[in-house]
Amino acid sequence: MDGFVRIMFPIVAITLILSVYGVASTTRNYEFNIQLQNVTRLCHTKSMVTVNGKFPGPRIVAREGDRLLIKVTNHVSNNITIHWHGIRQIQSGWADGPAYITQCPIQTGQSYVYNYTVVGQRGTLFWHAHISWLRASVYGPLIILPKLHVPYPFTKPYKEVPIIFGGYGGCRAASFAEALCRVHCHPP
Ligand SMILES: *[C@@H]1O[C@H](CO)[C@@H](O)[C@H](O)[C@H]1NC(C)=O
Ligand SMILES: *[C@@H]1O[C@H](CO)[C@@H](O)[C@H](O)[C@H]1NC(C)=O
Ligand SMILES: *[C@@H]1O[C@H](CO)[C@@H](O)[C@H](O)[C@H]1NC(C)=O
Ligand SMILES: [Cu+2]
Repeated sequence: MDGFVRIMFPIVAITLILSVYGVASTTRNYEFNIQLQNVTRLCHTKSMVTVNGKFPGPRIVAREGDRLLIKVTNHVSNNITIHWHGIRQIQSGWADGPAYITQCPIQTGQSYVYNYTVVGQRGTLFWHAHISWLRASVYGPLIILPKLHVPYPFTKPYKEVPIIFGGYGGCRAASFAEALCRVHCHPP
């Protein structure tokens, strides 16, 4: 009995510490429906390819160590892929997103599950379409918080507001895409 207690106590204690401090990571599921949406900005309304009808697209929030499962379903006539800009894909290269580099594009009526774990990084990144000119208008924030009860490496801010810069350019979209490409130098 004494031996049992000696073995069990540390195990129970470690389990308690793990659950209280939330070290155990979780899986977060998102659904991205690629669909057309009439969007009005700057007094102009136009039909745009969006994620879930939102422009900019929905935000993804995860904690370091979490697994993300993002199911992307394509309801438009364009081919599409989504790239998670700045995420280090460790043994999950198939989730990186560049069309014709790590995957064939998701065709009309098809879906693809991006499946990856956020390892060793935190901060605010963004995701964007990674095919042709769609990258110019299909994008949104990707926020990675520290693990639960792990503080920020700076004073906790009073409030956090993601700000994302993007184009709403119509015929300028292609040149915007080229400019974006120059900034982060991905293959097409
Ligand atoms: C966008 O507006 C046009 C013209 O009013 C309409 O025909 C179309 O159905 C609308 N599209 C969506 C996705 O609401
Ligand atoms: C969409 O992707 C498929 C498979 O790669 C390809 O055969 C087709 O030409 C693409 N369509 C367009 C419009 O690029
Ligand atoms: C996600 O990837 C992990 C690791 O490869 C695998 O075990 C898991 O089954 C995958 N989940 C889905 C829903 O594809
Ligand atoms: Cu990028």
